[in-house]
Amino acid sequence: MAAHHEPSHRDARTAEDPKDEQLTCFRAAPEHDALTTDQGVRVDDTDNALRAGTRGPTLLEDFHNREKITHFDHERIPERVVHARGAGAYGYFEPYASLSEYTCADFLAEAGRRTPVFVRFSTVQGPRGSADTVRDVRGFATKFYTREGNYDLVGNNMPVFFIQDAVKFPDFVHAVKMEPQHEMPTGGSAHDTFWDFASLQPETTHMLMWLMSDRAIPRSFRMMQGFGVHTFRFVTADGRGTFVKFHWKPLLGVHSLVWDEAQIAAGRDPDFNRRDLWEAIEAGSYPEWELGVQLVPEEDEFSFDFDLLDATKIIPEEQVPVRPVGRLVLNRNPQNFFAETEQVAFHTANVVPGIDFTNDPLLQGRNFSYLDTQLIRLGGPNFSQIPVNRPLADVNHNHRDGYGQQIIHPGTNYFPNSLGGGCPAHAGAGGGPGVFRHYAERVEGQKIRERSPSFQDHYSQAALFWNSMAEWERRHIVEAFRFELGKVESGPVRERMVGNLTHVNGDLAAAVADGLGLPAPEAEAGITAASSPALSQENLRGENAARTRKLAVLVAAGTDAGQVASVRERLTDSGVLVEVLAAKDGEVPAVGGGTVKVDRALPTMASVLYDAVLVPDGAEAVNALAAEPAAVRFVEEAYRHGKPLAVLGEATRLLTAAKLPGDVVLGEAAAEYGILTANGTAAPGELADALVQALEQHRFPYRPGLLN
Ligand code: HDE
Repeated sequence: MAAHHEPSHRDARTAEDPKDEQLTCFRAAPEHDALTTDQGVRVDDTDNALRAGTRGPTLLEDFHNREKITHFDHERIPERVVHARGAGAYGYFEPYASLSEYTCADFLAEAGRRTPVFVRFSTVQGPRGSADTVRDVRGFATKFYTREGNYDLVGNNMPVFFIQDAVKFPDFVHAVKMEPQHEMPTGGSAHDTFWDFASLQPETTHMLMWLMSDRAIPRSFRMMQGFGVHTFRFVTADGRGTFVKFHWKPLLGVHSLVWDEAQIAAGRDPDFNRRDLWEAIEAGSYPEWELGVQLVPEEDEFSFDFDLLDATKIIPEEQVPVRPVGRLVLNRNPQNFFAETEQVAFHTANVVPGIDFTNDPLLQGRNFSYLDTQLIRLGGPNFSQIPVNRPLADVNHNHRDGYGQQIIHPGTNYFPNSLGGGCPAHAGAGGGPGVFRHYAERVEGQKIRERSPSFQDHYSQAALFWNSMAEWERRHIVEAFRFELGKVESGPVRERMVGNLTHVNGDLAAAVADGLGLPAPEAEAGITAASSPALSQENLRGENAARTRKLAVLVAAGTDAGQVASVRERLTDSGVLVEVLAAKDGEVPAVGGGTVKVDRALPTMASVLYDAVLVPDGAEAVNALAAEPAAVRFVEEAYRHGKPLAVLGEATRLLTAAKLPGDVVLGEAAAEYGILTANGTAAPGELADALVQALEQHRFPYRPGLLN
């Protein structure tokens, strides 16, 4: 049991991490193990309420019973109105070099200066208990506990958003969330109200392309990009501004599930992404991202064919390169989900000197919303005193009282004062290092409810995205549109949406229409042919991307133990996680003596929980597996989801038992499709290397007979 409470990687829990040290003061570590009441009074029995006679009524004077039940009755708080389901972890950020040429932000001022962070990943639509692998945007929110106060970069795994103005957010969220009459669907956007809204709101089109792409079903939080989305502003000590867009790039590359797999995983393991993050950190495989910035000098503000203030647009990387500035490492799991991951409160307006806003109307609205939402969610204005939210910087102000006040403030509570020695004192007009001063942007204009004409092109970048996709990525987008719109009951909504797609790409619109049984629409003329290779996952594979991937080895009595051992050793060296699966837990006897230890029983797992499958040689074992429906299905599913399959010697018979196309799996070109069929004489080393390479490729999207 102890292992559950004591994370195995205590090395990260050291005094070198000042946030961790701060949290230590809040961790409950009672001196004794005796049960007490809230008041510290020891309790004699917590299994039997106090009653009048063994068969009599329960007594009101049982204060322990009442306190226990009452506390339990109040355990829940409102879930986040969006991004309710999430998972978080602590870690650190460190810059590669000083960025002081562009910003006076202290945490970016020196190479290697470590700033503790807490990151929370999330889905948007579903409630707290929804499945991880739904088609949805993922949140990627980072709280930097800098020496000059907390900075929150509250981003997503997609670089644009559905709407341009925050005033539309309640409409958008009402439309995408479960429908009010029956609270369906749980997780995901495949329903009428979402597509009704989207089809009437052309500014959603670019984001819809991302949402229908594989980005919406990440293989792992560790394998997705993050984006600040808005254009922010860096500001130097002398008040010079530079526009900046933030990018997180995962070292393991950007990889996704396929839709059929995501749907199965939602049942087989609804905690798929959450578990993956937790286990990687527990195993010491700390996930890592590189922070990059796109910098645009103020004088270039109007040199783009879109508006920098429009959050439905990217700055193509080919136009403004992403400059790597530092790295983020997550190395510590929380100890209590509620206390830390549920109570963490992000806010776009938590900025530090050197980072400021722009007039992006979406950002401006967020700056209002996040503080407001915490007040209801966390029950009052003192949520920044909750341990996970506490800054490391000193806090000193005249804010007082309110629900849950934890601090005893002696002395005066107003400014100016003389009785308290004038404290706390503000920095005054001159500012100074470490003092936040708003960027002195010049503004003037009429009060007007109107958007700039520069916000009006809703299709060019949607087309840019489509043009940038590989053939298989386009196929997935078409299939996603067909699936989602296929779930829409309203004919006019379907038709209107297909109509919108004609402004993006004629082939796309025609293919979606075809899937819905609608006539092919007229394609719009003059759509851009521009593309941005940086947008395709084909170009975002990462380095050594086989690390932490999971390989299932299917065995039965009579398996080749030598093969299992040697492949396991080679793959483990490459960072692959190898698990041996058999019909039952325990051990299986190997051919020629000895045994192979089983890590998992087949009925508890599924191929969707692995990245690749290996079946070792051994006639008797292969016969047993071929007669085991769970094993046959395992191999078939892995094939249909495009995953690497290594079938050694006699094990090819399992492919036949799974009725896979023989000309593909046993043909000359099998290896090109990610099917490795080395016979017993091939060196296990070569096979292991080939498997690592196949894992690095992630999927074989041109394999015949895929379930996408
Ligand atoms: Fe959020 N968003 N959002 N959002 N958002 C919230 O704040 C909001 C937007 C994002 O792990 C809420 O604490 C408005 C864009 C993340 O705790 C709420 C608008 C982006 C998270 C809120 C947006 C995001 C939230 C709900 C339109 C990417 C989860 C609970 C202008 C750049 C943070 C909460 C976590 C959460 C408002 C749009 C990212 C209601 C009004 C664009 C990652 O305040």
